[in-house]
Amino acid sequence: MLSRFKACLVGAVVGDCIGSNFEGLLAVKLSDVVNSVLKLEECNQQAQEKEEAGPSPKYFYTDDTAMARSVAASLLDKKHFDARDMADRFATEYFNDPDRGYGGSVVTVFENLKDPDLIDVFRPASMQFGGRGSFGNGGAMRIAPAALFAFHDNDLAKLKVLVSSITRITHTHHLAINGAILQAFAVDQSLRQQQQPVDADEFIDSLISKMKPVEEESSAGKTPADNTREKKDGHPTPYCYKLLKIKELLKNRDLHVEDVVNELGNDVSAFGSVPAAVFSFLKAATQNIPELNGRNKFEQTVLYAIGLGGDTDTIATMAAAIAGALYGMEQIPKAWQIYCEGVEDAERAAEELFKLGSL
Ligand code: R7I
Ligand code: MG
Ligand code: MG
Ligand code: MG
Repeated sequence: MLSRFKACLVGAVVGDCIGSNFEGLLAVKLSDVVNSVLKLEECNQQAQEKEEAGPSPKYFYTDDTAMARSVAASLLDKKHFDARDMADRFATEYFNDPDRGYGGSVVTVFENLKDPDLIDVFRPASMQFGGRGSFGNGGAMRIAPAALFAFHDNDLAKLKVLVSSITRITHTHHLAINGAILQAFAVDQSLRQQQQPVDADEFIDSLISKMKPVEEESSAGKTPADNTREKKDGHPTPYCYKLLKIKELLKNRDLHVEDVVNELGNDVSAFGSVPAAVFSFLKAATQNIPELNGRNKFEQTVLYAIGLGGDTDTIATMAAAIAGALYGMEQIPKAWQIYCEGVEDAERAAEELFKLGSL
């Protein structure tokens, strides 16, 4: 289990670092993604032949990892959720190192969090987008450490409250919160997965049974406009609807990337990216991807997720966290670990989170 904890956070880091090379591209060729990691692997090969010490990282992490590090650090330091401490860490991290590719609107939240007279740390986020809150994927992208922190409690209601609280510091839209909850539930479920290969239908059915009450409950907090729009679209439980879509897509033997993007999305919204991450995990877990022959399941997850294009760093970081939680460190190539920034810190944080649970 320690190896699975580590691979969850290390996986998230390498997914972000490798994925960030393709962020925002509408169409990504899988062969280009493979070439980007071949570069790292060849570099490592050469370094070994010359018996040189590992050089400095080549691929750098973005806001996804920067914020996940703050989530882990705050939980480890306080040993419970402390809203003020976590908000301070998010804002301080941003102002120390602002060029990590943060979302366009979330920086306003950081600016408002710096106000020394601020009483309610959740208020700046709640004022975003005319009071509806951001539906970006910034909550989901950073949530993996929360799933590890709560793992030993084995209490989904507790995990849900923790994830919702962490997300609401920057994102208060119900789709952002529920997207983060889905991502955390997927990581949790993957950590608890006993047998391989994964049964995709079972994995999805289990997620639906957990998400349905969450989505039904949150509809009580929606504005009338939200309710009208969602009723019109016919999705009162939108994430459950997309989870069902994932099942269908996995049964299509002639599936193209465009079909996946059309049905699930690949953008910076939580609703347009968390389902794509879950899909990428299950696609690699249950099927042979011919273009990725010779690659293990973890590698296939990351490379396939990036191949979806769009918000590649974030979809890859989320897919990789789920995959790492199942496969463990054995499946994360050494070259990826050496040449992606932040791997050692992630490994250390995962180990500390693991130890917290055995106290
Ligand atoms: O969600 P957030 O932290 O951004 C995360 C993304 C990831 O891909 C990172 O890798 C990084 O690149 O950014 O930041 P936000 O600024 O809250 O949301 C991201 C974007 O989603 C916003 O800049 C908007 O373009 C869009 N967005 C919305 N647009 C219209 N109406 C989010 N909420 C809304 C909305 O309510
Ligand atoms: Mg990013
Ligand atoms: Mg970005
Ligand atoms: Mg991104």
